[in-house]
Amino acid sequence: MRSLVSIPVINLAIASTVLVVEADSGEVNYAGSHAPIGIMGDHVHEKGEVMVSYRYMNMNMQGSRLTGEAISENTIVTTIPNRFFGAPGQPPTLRIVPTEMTMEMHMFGLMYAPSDGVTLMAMLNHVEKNMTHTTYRGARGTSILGQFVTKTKGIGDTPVAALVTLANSDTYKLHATIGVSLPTGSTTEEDAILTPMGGTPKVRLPYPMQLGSGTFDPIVGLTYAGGLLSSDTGWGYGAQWRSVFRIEDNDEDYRLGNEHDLSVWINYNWSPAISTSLRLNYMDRGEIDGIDSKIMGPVQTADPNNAGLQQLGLGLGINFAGSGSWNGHRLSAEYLLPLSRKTSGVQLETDAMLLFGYQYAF
Ligand SMILES: [Cu+2]
Repeated sequence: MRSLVSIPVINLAIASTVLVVEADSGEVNYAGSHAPIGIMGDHVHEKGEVMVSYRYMNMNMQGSRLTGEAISENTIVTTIPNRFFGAPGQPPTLRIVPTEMTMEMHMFGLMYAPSDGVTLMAMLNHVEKNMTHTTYRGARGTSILGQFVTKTKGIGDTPVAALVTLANSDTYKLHATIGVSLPTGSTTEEDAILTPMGGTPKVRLPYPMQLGSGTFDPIVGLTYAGGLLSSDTGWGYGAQWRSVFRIEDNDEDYRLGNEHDLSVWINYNWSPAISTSLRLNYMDRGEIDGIDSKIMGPVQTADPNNAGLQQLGLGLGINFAGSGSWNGHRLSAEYLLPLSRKTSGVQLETDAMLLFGYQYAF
């Protein structure tokens, strides 16, 4: 059941950043001509142009949240019911608490425009996840047995899309995104855990530690950009909506929730070479539908009802555009921090995201 309680939180200790370098030769190259680097598929290319890009993303999560409020580890292990209670060896409440998670992603992008009206793009992702846990001793009480870390890494899902120009005037640009996320990421990752009874079995890891959705997921979106279209200094602005739909169950008998993402941004070009940006992002991630029978345990991440999230975030970005022999190269960064969020059930909370990127077009 989804809670309607929400408490806005400003956590200055957390941060998120995105840095990207990008190059677009053959056209005017100035820093503010693109959206903040955390936005994917924000621009189209002219016929025959190719662009390669690399992005690095680092995300940190720490501490847990029940719907809108922070919840302590001791409260989790003494009051939150274990949905698997009744199965052999399963205690009545949760007994393992994730305390911290880091996710790193290396994203290699390719764009190619077969015509002025259509730009094709694909992104290959390498994902690495680490989750630290505290295990409490036995079936009840607040005595700590120990800590353990689970790790997964590998190729994530691969989005491929067509960006179709709908309008390209002197004052604004608009394009649609139509694509699909290919299920190249694993949904069967395993690692050793520490159980409340002291065992260290290797088990299938809970949903947030898996690398992909396991399904072909349609992607649709719209991107609007205005201002900065005919000058290289001053203000620009834009907006993007992007949704990923989960329309089938994967081989493990579940589907991840649909994701809807809306960003609005403004940027200011201090010179043709440097721009800064401010972005507001709203993200809605739905519940997991179904359950993987191999994922079971007295831990919040093993319950598919603890996956929904609505989050409002603020992004601070900076972009550099090369000139002369560096024309066409861009370097950007963005730091994203949550302003408010609402989780379904108990989940780790996002502290910050940092993104770096390099792009080169020819
Ligand atoms: Cu591009």
